[in-house]
Amino acid sequence: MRQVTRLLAAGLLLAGLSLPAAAATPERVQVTGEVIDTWCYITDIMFGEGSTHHQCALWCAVGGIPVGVLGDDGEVYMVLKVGDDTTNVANPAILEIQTHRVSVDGDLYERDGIKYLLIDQVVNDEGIVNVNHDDFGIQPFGE
Ligand SMILES: [Cu+2]
Repeated sequence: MRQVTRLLAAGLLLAGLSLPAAAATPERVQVTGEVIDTWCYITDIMFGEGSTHHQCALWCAVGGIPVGVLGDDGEVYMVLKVGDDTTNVANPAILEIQTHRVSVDGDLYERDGIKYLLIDQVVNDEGIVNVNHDDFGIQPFGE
């Protein structure tokens, strides 16, 4: 009987632990915006966006800095996954679209104010359209 009680307690504990996961049901979304290097974007260094920042954004992504999509809605979506890739850090698929204006389909998870995006498919890739290097030079080299 004592063993049954322990099993029941363990089961309740596991059920309790699984509650947050059940609460995080993804929403199917399409997001359009610029792929950004979140570190430089949030710290506001090296301009953080556009063609000015492309070189730095590649290096940051290769180095494992999280990549995001700055949506047209002004929200930043942190990209955790692209397609079927099992690599979620320094993913070559991300490097292909870094700094590009894209539309992506994927699953959106929101927790504690952060939007996480698991991209299924890049449905439109316009390339780099935020051409601002004439104003700031290519960072981190500058003019
Ligand atoms: Cu950067």
